[in-house]
Amino acid sequence: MQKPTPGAYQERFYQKELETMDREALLALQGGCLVATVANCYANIPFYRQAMDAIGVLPGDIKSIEDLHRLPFTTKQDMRNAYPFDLFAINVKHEVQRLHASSGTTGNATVCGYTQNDIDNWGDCFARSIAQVGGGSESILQIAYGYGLFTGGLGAHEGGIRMGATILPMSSGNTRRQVQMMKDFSSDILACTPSYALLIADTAIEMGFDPPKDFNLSAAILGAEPWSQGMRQEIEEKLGVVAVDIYGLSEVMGPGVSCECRAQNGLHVAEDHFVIEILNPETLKPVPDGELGEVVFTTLTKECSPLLRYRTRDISRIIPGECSCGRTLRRMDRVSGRTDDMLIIRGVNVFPSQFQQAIADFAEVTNHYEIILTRKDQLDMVELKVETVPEFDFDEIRKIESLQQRIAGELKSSLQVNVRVSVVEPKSIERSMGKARRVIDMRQL
Ligand code: DLL
Repeated sequence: MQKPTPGAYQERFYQKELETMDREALLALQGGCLVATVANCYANIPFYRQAMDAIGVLPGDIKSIEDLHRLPFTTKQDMRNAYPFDLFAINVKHEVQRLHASSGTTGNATVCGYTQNDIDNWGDCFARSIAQVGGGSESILQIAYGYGLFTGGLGAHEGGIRMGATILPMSSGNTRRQVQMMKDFSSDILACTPSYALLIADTAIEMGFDPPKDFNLSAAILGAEPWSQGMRQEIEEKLGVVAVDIYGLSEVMGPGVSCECRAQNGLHVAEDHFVIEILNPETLKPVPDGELGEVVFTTLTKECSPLLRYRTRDISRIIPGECSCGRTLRRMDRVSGRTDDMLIIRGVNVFPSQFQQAIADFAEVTNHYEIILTRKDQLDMVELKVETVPEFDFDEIRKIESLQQRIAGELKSSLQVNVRVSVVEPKSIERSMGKARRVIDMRQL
């Protein structure tokens, strides 16, 4: 499918004045909102009052965005300790419209509340993404993110409402029905995780469709998990769409904290709602634009669950320079890992996404893989299971062994880790309808 080149289509904006604001005006807007947020946190959330008192900073000390660095950090553990409502600035019984929570697999869940204004702002952030892929009130938005406490489904839903689009609230699952309705209802924008987009594409093909020809889809708004350029290309080709990345986290809001435009070169941060900092995770000092570090957000407009300097543990960087789309909101790079994702294998630090990068050039294998960690005689053992393309011939043992050796060789030279590689037949790795689970760590079992 031929991708539109910048300029070949009419760039659409949802809130053009805010999205193309000049930098000074934006910094002034951020400063005013920061002062109000800090006052709200200090007056209404004992955790922040204590944290600020402990470092001797009073709300009156925060006068502009320049003073941001004086504020205390918030961590995921702080949010867990505050379970369920201790970080709320307002009484849950009166003005809180909705609650969301992230999974609490390793401790208490983190819970966030939203007033009606919070929800409207969230919808506006997601609606920008719809406009960024060329959508508008005429769009039919098929939402295949899960609905529920997870913010994906309802976040996209609010975006559709604010845009005035037609919403098809499928949630995740029921994939064949999902495909059939996509065809029958002429959905033109799909919103789901990238892993689920691939499963939808493969299911459609299995059902005998040729999505680029048979479907009306033009774009996919995908996020909630890291995905490689190779995966993007596969989704774009199979579905015949422009696939853009959307980022967010439930603690900060949900999807729409930042999103890519069609230039597909970084995600514009909704800087009128959030201040982004990229810090060295060890020293907690800012790194220069262009350098990788931990992403830290301060919310500027949230009423119920404001956050000061929330350490996301996600790794990204600011992309310097201007974007061809005309937006002045700064761009963060795609998130390829988290500081707590890092695997330490026999003392070597590696991120799961590096495995994906290392196999990207092997035409015989696909983007479906799993990393399995075990421990034998006190030593870490790593296995990479990766599915081949359907044409790969499993009858020839020599071919299988040679492919496994070549991939293991590449992993050794690029990651300095010895990996046992097993190529497996198509569809032998479980598919995900939400966030894919790439790493199975059995070392502690
Ligand atoms: O995943 C919110 C979301 C829903 C974002 C739908 C985009 C689309 P949580 O479940 O709280 O919220 O998980 C947040 O997921 O800290 C990142 O590590 C990861 N993540 C989210 N979006 C992306 C992305 C939602 N586009 C955590 N690329 C975040 C890479 C992402 N990782």
